[in-house]
Amino acid sequence: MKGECSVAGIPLSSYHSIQMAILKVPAVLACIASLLSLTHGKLPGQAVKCTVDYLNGFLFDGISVEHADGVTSGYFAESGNLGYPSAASGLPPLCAVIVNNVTAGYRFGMFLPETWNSRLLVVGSYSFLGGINWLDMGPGARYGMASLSTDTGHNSGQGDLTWPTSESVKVNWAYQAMEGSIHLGKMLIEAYYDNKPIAYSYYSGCSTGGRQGLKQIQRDPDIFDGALIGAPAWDTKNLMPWVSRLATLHLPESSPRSINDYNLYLRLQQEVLAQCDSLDGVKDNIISAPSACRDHFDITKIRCGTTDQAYCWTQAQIETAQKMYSDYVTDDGEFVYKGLDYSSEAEWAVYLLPANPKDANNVRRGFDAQYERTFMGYGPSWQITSYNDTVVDDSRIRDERSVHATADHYDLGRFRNRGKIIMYGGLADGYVPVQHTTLYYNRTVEAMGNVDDFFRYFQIPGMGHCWGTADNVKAPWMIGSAGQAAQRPPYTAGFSVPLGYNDSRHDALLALMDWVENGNEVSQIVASEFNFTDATRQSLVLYRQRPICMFPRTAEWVGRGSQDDASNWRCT
Ligand SMILES: *[C@@H]1O[C@H](CO)[C@@H](O)[C@H](O)[C@H]1NC(C)=O
Ligand SMILES: *[C@@H]1O[C@H](CO)[C@@H](O)[C@H](O)[C@H]1NC(C)=O
Ligand SMILES: *[C@@H]1O[C@H](CO)[C@@H](O)[C@H](O)[C@H]1NC(C)=O
Ligand SMILES: *[C@@H]1O[C@H](CO)[C@@H](O)[C@H](O)[C@H]1NC(C)=O
Ligand SMILES: *[C@@H]1O[C@H](CO)[C@@H](O)[C@H](O)[C@H]1NC(C)=O
Ligand SMILES: [Ca+2]
Repeated sequence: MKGECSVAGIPLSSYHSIQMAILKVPAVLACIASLLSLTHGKLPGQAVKCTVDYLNGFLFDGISVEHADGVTSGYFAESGNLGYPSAASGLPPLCAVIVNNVTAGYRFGMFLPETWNSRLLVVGSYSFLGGINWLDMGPGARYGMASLSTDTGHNSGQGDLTWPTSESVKVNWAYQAMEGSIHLGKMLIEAYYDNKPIAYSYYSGCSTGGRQGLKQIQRDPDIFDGALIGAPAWDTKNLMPWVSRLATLHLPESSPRSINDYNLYLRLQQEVLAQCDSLDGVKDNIISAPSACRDHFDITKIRCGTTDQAYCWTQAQIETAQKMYSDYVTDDGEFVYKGLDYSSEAEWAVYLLPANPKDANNVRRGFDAQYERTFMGYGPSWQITSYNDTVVDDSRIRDERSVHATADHYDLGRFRNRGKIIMYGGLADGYVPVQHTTLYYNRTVEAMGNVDDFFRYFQIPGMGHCWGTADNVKAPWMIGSAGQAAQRPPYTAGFSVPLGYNDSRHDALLALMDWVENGNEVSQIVASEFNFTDATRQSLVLYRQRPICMFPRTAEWVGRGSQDDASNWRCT
């Protein structure tokens, strides 16, 4: 039947959304393509295809292509993007596209490189930020992949949690925008590249991005062939009350138990380093065994009166810190969330100090009163001082009933036979306690038995949340995972691991691809740390490298040779 494509004998024009039919029946795609080639006479070239009109030709009810532009300058930025204002640069020639699912209220961006290697990289978001994450999509295009990111259905900047004003906007952030963007994006990508199928689909995300990746695999085990999951904020319904409860430990502001000076965190971090560095067998400014530190550390050594007075800790502050290191268990004995780990102290400011004292959306310790106010619907007058354990029950009920942001399915089902996961976490993470990442891994093992065949977990000693390391630690941390390339020069043009370490030994995404596509199992990834060679932090030299080992193995120095050289370490 010329001019009409059908599914199971029903013409597409009678489906409400033909996208659903297309996704289910590949033959329909071929049929539509043949109609298009009839329309156009021949398949058009890149310059013709990278236009709003051409791409709109593939689309359906409630969808509009907002932007399609050939990028040859290597540079792309989207004005008005509050969550991810940074440009991506160093890009190969590509088509930058923005698609809007107007009906559902979310948008997504794609980089479609001129020279495409038939792979897709979906990148995740951070925190509650709204916007298309162009910066993290940039490296994807450098790898030769089509890359995609969703704005999660809203536009918002750091610390802003005022946007969850309706159920649908919450569900978009929880999973719907990501899921819908991937399904539609996959279809558009194949259409754009003349129906060449996507050979492999990958995911890379950290923090909220880690949660999004796990959530998507749990909802749809066929969606990715490989996922690189960093420090996942997977347990939303328990994580957010944990953050609020953390704030309450420091209230009222004037109380002697309040720890409100960055120098106090640094003093504690230095003391932890002094007492615990050697417990892992090597004195290298890196705490590789925080669990040994937990058993050994004596915090009273920095108590005022027993030590020099600069940034000494009062007994009341010491008790606050001890609660922060401990698991959050309610008064009724209900486990809520793992505690912060020893060596995470340099990042404690994130929940305890305002990022910007003048920012009304980032009130000191108010970050998560906003979660209760908006996400949980307690309303604008709810105050953090009203926090009690019942918020936990409530948070669980509301998430399970409607929003479903939490990614807490531990049986990953069919994904085991299809895809691979590399998950990682920094042992010095002060945002999402690394033990809670370990907990996800452990529960998966409990649910599925040994998962080494498809799911491997790597702990990175000395790394904070997703990237970075304290100046007095300088642990090897770069593994080419989400957001990392942008932390070191050339910043917005960052890609993989600098100085030529863009190979599957040093880059976790390339390692994952090698595992998925060639069956080369990933047992270790060599992490790198660099020194800046100039005051403006534009140039690098390699400082040290070390293998990061598949959990529960750890790296052990062989006892000779430079400790800065990865070849003198092995995983045991
Ligand atoms: C728009 O988004 C909604 C929710 O994700 C989805 O059901 C619908 O299929 C999307 N439309 C298209 C054409 O992708
Ligand atoms: C605990 O907090 C909830 C929500 O703010 C409030 O409704 C309840 O009265 C509080 N319970 C106690 C015992 O303070
Ligand atoms: C995870 O399992 C390991 C090995 O069984 C155990 O040592 C560790 O304490 C567990 N951690 C958590 C957070 O469950
Ligand atoms: C690594 O980077 C070099 C230089 O940019 C490039 O030629 C090479 O193809 C890259 N390798 C991979 C695996 O991306
Ligand atoms: C890098 O910095 C560390 C200390 O921060 C220093 O010990 C090391 O020698 C430096 N290495 C290079 C190659 O500059
Ligand atoms: Ca050490």
